[in-house]
Amino acid sequence: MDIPSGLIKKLKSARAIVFFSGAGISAESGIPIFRGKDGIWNKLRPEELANFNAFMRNPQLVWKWYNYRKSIVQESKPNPGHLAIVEMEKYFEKVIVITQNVDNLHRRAGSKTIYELHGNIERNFCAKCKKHYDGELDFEDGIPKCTCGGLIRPDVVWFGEFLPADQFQLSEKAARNCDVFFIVGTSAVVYPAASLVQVAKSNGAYLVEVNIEETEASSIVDVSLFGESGKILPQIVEELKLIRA
Ligand code: BV8
Ligand code: ZN
Repeated sequence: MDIPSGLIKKLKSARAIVFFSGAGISAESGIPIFRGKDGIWNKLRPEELANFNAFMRNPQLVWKWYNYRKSIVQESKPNPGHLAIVEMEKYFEKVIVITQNVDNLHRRAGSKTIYELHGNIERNFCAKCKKHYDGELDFEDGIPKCTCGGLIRPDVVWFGEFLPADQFQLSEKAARNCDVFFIVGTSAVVYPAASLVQVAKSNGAYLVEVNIEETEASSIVDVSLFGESGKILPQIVEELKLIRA
């Protein structure tokens, strides 16, 4: 696909760029997305799994789901889309990643500034005393227990739960102060994360969507690049190399 000249022009003079990413950027790493035709939530409903009441009602089921997802994450590795974002750090004063993903792939790819809005599947904490348990957990009857007797849960943000305040505030600040705001691989339906698109728009940033199909954000972006992020983002890096050469 050709990268539109308007985008190249914007990138030429850009100082700070933000990548707002969702599950789609990790699809080419073999991690299933949530919604859409092959979304994992078509079969399993999020309300039954990604919320605190579901966890307290049936912790074994929720842990089964997260252990399944953790095994996929552990098998996966960053793809050319994640790596292209890292490479862009060479061409701009500031490159910030704001991710809704919990798969840790941006960090494993080497991105320096990452704000995790929905937590991280590789971290856990006790639902009762909040003690952190990262790394391997001991499961007894399908659930890990804290020394205080409380249930250990994944350190991810469930529906109805607040996002980590520091991560969200830093993300809002980044969206307010960037020249180009990329929206990569997200259906942009989950709030308050998706509200960052509007924050970037009102700051006057140039909005670029990278997705295989139209989304809720498509109507307000400046340009939509339709295709796989693992192909499109490296292409943008190639264009940058030509400009900077
Ligand atoms: C909150 C957990 C304040 C971690 C997730 C009505 C009823 C009930 C609630 C609400 C409501 N309206 C708004 C809400 C609030 C709710 C919400 O937004 N619901 C939506 C769904 C309507 N939000 C919340 O509850 C948030 N908290 O509001 O707190 C509060 C507090 C107390 C009381 C009230 C309110 C918490 C939101 C976080 C929920 N946790 N996951 C986990 O297990 O992962 S959400 C889940 O969706 C993931 O975190 C994921 O990151 C997120 C967003 O999904 P996407 O990343 O966009 O993925 P998706 O599959 O949707 O799309 C993938 C895209 O990629 C597609 O567009 C596809 O085309 C594209 N793609 C595919 N392949 C490629 C590609 N693109 C490029 N290249 C490819 N190769
Ligand atoms: Zn505890």
